[in-house]
Amino acid sequence: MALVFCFLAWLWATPILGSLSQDLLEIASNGLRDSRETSMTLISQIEVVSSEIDTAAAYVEVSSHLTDFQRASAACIMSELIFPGRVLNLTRTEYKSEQYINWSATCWLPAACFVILKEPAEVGIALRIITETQSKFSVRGGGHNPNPGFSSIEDYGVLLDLKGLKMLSLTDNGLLQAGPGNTWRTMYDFTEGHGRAVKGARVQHVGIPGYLLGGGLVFFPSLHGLAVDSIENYEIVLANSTIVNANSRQNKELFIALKGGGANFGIVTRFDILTYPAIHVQYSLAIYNATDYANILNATIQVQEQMEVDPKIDIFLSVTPTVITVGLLYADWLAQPPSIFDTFFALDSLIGYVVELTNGSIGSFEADMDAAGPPYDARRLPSTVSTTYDYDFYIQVHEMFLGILQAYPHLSSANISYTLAPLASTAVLVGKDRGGNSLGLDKDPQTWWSFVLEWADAKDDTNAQQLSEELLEGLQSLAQDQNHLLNFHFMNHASFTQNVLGSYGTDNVKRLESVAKSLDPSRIFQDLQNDGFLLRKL
Ligand SMILES: Cc1cc2nc3c(=O)[nH]c(=O)nc-3n(C[C@H](O)[C@H](O)[C@H](O)COP(=O)(O)OP(=O)(O)OC[C@H]3O[C@@H](n4cnc5c(N)ncnc54)[C@H](O)[C@@H]3O)c2cc1C
Ligand SMILES: *[C@@H]1O[C@H](CO)[C@@H](O)[C@H](O)[C@H]1NC(C)=O
Ligand SMILES: *[C@@H]1O[C@H](CO)[C@@H](O)[C@H](O)[C@H]1NC(C)=O
Ligand SMILES: *[C@@H]1O[C@H](CO)[C@@H](O)[C@H](O)[C@H]1NC(C)=O
Ligand SMILES: *[C@@H]1O[C@H](CO)[C@@H](O)[C@H](O)[C@H]1NC(C)=O
Ligand SMILES: *[C@@H]1O[C@H](CO)[C@@H](O)[C@H](O)[C@H]1NC(C)=O
Ligand SMILES: *[C@@H]1O[C@H](CO)[C@@H](O)[C@H](O)[C@H]1NC(C)=O
Ligand SMILES: CC(=O)N[C@H]1CO[C@H](CO)[C@@H](O)[C@@H]1O
Repeated sequence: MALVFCFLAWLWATPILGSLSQDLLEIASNGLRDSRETSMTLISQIEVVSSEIDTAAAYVEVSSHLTDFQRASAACIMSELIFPGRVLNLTRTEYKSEQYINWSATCWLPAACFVILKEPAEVGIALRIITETQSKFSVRGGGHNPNPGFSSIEDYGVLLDLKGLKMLSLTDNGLLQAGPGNTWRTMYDFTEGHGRAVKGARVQHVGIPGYLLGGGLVFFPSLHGLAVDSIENYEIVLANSTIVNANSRQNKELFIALKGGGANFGIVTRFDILTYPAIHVQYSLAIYNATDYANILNATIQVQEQMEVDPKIDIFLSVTPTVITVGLLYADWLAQPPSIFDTFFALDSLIGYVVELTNGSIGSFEADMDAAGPPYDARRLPSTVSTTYDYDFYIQVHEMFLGILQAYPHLSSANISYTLAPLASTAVLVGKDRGGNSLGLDKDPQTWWSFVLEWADAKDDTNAQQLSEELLEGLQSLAQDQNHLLNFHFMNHASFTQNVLGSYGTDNVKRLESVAKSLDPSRIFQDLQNDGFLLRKL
């Protein structure tokens, strides 16, 4: 009798959990490590709403023929129950500013809702809701990828916004642990504030997760490789909401796959990155008249040659039909800049300095550049090619660029430019020495080109797209004809039309596919994720 009574009392006291709320509770208890207080709040919140969650789940389960809109809406409703106040739909005043975060206005898409996440366990919970509802979704870090639908989504899906995962700390042995909600500005401030250097983006507003998942082009790649070559560990939420670490000892295949493999394997909730003793950087940023392109490109080639022997040199060019902006950098505070830069300082076509010769750091250079030209709103489209370097080839690329632009007078209000970023062979070798990555880079000294189109009006989208493709094809066929073309397409500069993963080579592609297959057998990141440089597009 007493036993039966006890059993009834227990039944009475315990909410009857269906499988979804039970799963969510488990994810919350397994995944919370940051703060006891947050974990208790999350767990008790799930307990409070468990019957509503399970009712919603049962509804989704019996209604097998829901539309994408209905599935997204169910995911938003469930998310709002668990993250009250952090699910922004059209009824909320904050909705518009969430929508307009991305760098390119082509990505200002009206998601069914934006879910603001703050903890790894919350990412696990959000993903479990996605799998339960089979809702389409996108993941947004810094929102700087300009391809529409990658870190943005239309109203048929949910946007998981990671900007609240801002953890940032430096361990005693110099490992920087950073959540995906950080931008490179906060990374430089924090790290340099501790007298250390971190290798990251060349523009401070860029988010860390998308940048790092794409490989990460840094200043001075010859010193420590690309940004991914400094990553020691990834904390990642897999498709089944399990949180794992991937490093050279645990989940090693996943570790290598994440070094350039993009958004195919899970949602990264923390990057552990090596830092270095402070890097003294001497830099300048100058503007030249583009009519002098022959001399400017000649001087560039000479600096590139010197980069093969001096890993402390770096240079980049940003080229428009009217002006060429040249960044010259040296990883030391010299009394005089290296003599190989003299040609640039002496060119008659020098119009003036955006940033005068300065002794500083990577962080101060980016702040100085930003002060000269803060970001503005535009519709944007990038594309990229990598080649070996050669003076005649450079000249022909520039002339091809001018020629094609002349054929598009109606896009005259657009800003059309290309950047030229050299990578010495040392940069690739350093990456290999550090355990390798998934990018499949050639060992040749090389140049990473990227075209960027900026325009204002959506009615020019088709023309801009066409122009972009013509420039890309123009450069590729010139490079092909003259034997300068390399296979690699850099994800961070690529257009959605480009086969980025395919450019890594068949062995790398096979490895990426096998990791994705074993960690995401139900293909959540391939089939429910809206878009991206995904294996499904190979
Ligand atoms: C002004 C500017 C300067 C740039 N400079 C550089 C540069 O110097 N070097 C360079 O390499 N690149 C550079 N880039 C390119 C940049 O690295 C990419 O646009 C990158 O995607 C931006 O990262 P993000 O987090 O802001 O991107 P987002 O747009 O938020 O995300 C990009 C992709 O990654 C996915 N993603 C985001 N977070 C996660 C996560 N935590 N887990 C799994 N998937 C995730 C998204 O779904 C999306 O597919 C620059 C871009 C801009 C606009
Ligand atoms: C929007 O979210 C609010 C909660 O913030 C909710 O009450 C409302 O039903 C949602 N509206 C739609 C259309 O989903
Ligand atoms: C560049 O030089 C040409 C003459 O060679 C001149 O017409 C033009 O105005 C100059 N452009 C700039 C931006 O100074
Ligand atoms: C490039 O510049 C060097 C001197 O700086 C000069 O000797 C050489 O002739 C130039 N090459 C071309 C093709 O203009
Ligand atoms: C940079 O530092 C070096 C070494 O202290 C010094 O000789 C040089 O004048 C400095 N250059 C500038 C531009 O401040
Ligand atoms: C072109 O660039 C300038 C800044 O250099 C900017 O003010 C303008 O808005 C840009 N135009 C477009 C269409 O993006
Ligand atoms: C989640 O997926 C990983 C990778 O496939 C697997 O190792 C793990 O056992 C799964 N966890 C659960 C709880 O199913
Ligand atoms: C809300 C928000 O951050 N919007 C930004 C979108 O991007 C443009 C251009 O970089 C910024 O000016 C906006 O502030």
